[in-house]
Amino acid sequence: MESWSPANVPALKIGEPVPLSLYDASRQSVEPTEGSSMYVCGITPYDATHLGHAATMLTFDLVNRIWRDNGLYVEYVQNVTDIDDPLLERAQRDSEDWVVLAMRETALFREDMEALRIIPPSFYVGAVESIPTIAEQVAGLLDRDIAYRMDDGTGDLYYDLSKAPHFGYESHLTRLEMLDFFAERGGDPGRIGKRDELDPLLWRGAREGEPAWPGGALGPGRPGWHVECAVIAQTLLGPQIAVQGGGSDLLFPHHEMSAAHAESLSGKAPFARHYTHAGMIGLDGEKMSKSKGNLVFVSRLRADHVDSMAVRLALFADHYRTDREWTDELLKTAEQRLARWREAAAARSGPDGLAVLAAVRAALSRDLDTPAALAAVDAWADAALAGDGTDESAPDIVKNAVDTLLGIEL
Ligand code: 5CA
Ligand code: ZN
Repeated sequence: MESWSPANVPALKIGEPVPLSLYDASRQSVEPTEGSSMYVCGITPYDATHLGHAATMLTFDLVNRIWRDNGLYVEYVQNVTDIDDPLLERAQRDSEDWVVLAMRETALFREDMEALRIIPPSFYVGAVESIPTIAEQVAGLLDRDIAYRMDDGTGDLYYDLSKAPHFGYESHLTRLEMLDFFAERGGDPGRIGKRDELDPLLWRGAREGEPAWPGGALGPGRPGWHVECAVIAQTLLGPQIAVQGGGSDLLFPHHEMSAAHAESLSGKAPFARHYTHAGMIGLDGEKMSKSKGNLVFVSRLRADHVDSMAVRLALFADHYRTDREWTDELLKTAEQRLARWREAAAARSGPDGLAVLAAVRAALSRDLDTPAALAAVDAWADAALAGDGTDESAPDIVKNAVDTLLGIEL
């Protein structure tokens, strides 16, 4: 499906880029990234983009920017879960055509991404357009008895987790924790007839009143959620990728199951070298989520003429892995910081610009330490505005560094 318009990311061409290290959930440590292919789990388009989605997309936008700064060719794929239960439920609730709902919210997401200056993925892929490939891949698992069909006439197919030798390596959860998250996040541990309570759905047989597609050997139906991401990622990026990204709500079951599916399909492990998760953005003490309805939309802020660059700065004020709250105060502080940076970037001179560039690169390459990167620019801006420093090239260097590395246009 169509992606969004590219952001302008000028190459810096000065100083030394720093290779990126990132936290990997599977090794539970910060490790250097290997390669530059990335799959990020995108939206289920049944409501508008909120600041939680934006924070996750911004996190991986930084990964993209640092890799590019290092001269790497980035292959980036993001999906749209444009068919799944939550979408159908919302459409039904609002008496709307689910296709129209998905198209409208996806279009709004693209606009929001552009406004936030997020570099578009090389491939932006819908679940629906991927159904033939997914069905073919699931049929392969069925042939190998890694998938099995329920014998209750539904045509539903499940994945046999006992055939996944590395299962559990990504999330490191106990079975009890897995069962809790599985029930909470779209799984069906209580379904009678499964070989294991945790076995995830690969293919849902056609039901009266639900959309269905031809599945060849599988029969008509629609794909399960985890296999959607495994197949889209592998089709476009190959059997093994550098980074699998998303919010921390996807640590389990989504990324664990996707990894298991991908590894069964390709015979190669690990599926991703890094499993990296952005913390949850909350509002009023709870995770911002469509199902809870406690949302601040990016489009609402745009309509209120909030500068998107201040939204970026607000979400970068704390480290990406910390769960954090969106508050008016956070936005106000970011607006003040943005104004101060703009004023300093317009000054005639300031302290050493190359030192700021080096500090920002060093901070971001250390597991995206945005607070340290922001602090380095703050210190420079304070000094420049106090009239310290005689480096006349500094304002431009800092302006370009902030633009290219943090995506913030001053
Ligand atoms: N379509 C699936 C992924 S395949 C999905 O989780 N969709 S979503 O619309 O619920 O979320 C889109 C992306 O935003 C995911 O990476 C998710 O982990 C992330 N996300 C959702 N809510 C939040 C939040 N409150 N804070 C941070 N990230 C979030
Ligand atoms: Zn996904």
